Amino acid sequence: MTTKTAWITGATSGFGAAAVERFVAGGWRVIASGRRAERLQRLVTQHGAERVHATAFDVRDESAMRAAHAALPPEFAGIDLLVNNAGLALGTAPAQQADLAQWKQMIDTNITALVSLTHLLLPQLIERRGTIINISSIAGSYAYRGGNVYGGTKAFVTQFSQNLRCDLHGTGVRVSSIEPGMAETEFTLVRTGGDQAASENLYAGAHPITAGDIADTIWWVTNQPPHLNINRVEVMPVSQSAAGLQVARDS
Ligand code: NDP
Ligand code: 8X3
Repeated sequence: MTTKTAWITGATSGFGAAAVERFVAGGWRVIASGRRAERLQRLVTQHGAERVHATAFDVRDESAMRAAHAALPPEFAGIDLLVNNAGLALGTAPAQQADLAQWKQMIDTNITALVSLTHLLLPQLIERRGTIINISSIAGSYAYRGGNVYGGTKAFVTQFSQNLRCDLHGTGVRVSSIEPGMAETEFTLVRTGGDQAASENLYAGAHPITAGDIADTIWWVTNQPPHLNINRVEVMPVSQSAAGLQVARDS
């Protein structure tokens, strides 16, 4: 059996790091990207350079992205699976108090970088009848206070995934959107600017999704028979639900 290659963005932490483990264990080669080079290097040390290729760059830097692609070693150059996972939420403030720079960083990372890497890899994904898995979020489907631009970026990711399917009709390329709810990763630490207590409090007693759960979901979606496309997977912890609209009386 030929060894397949996945490019997993955001591989330094959370879902991406767990997906690297899952795919390497499953016999794949993995291109692991993210900004924290030392964490990527640890993956290479752990699994070997023939299994993991580390490439450290900021996904918002399009020329660095193109250079990373151009510098892939030949055995990693044929990409069968793109997992667009790198992303973040910044802030929980309502729109009227939010920081515009944070909004722009979320748009640049969660939308612009995701479409740039997808556009770059599309020709070879078509040639290899590959798979694209975009990590969206329930925040793209369910509105909540403080979700403002983060939820907007994920609504884009979900809809872009479905629109890609239409454009790729007949090519054999599969496109999926995975939309997790509350998962315990570094996500809340990043969102709150490093507030460890806020992160711990959010997850305490909630039995949140784990990074391994989402790595397993990515693996399951990828390993469906070639005639099946899982369009969307929405997954929440049992403890979370989209409970309740609210009414502001006399406002
Ligand atoms: P983590 O914070 O643990 O991981 C985020 C990853 O994204 C890191 O590897 C980080 O790498 C990478 N990343 C962020 N910004 C950049 C950048 N500018 N350039 C390159 N890489 C970047 O969070 P999760 O694992 O939870 O998040 C992964 C994805 O899942 C995100 O898209 C998130 O929106 C989504 N998600 C998360 C949920 C949750 O509750 N945790 C639920 C639903 C969706 P580095 O910092 O090294 O660059
Ligand atoms: C993250 C999931 O519920 O924190 O995308 O918005 S949630």
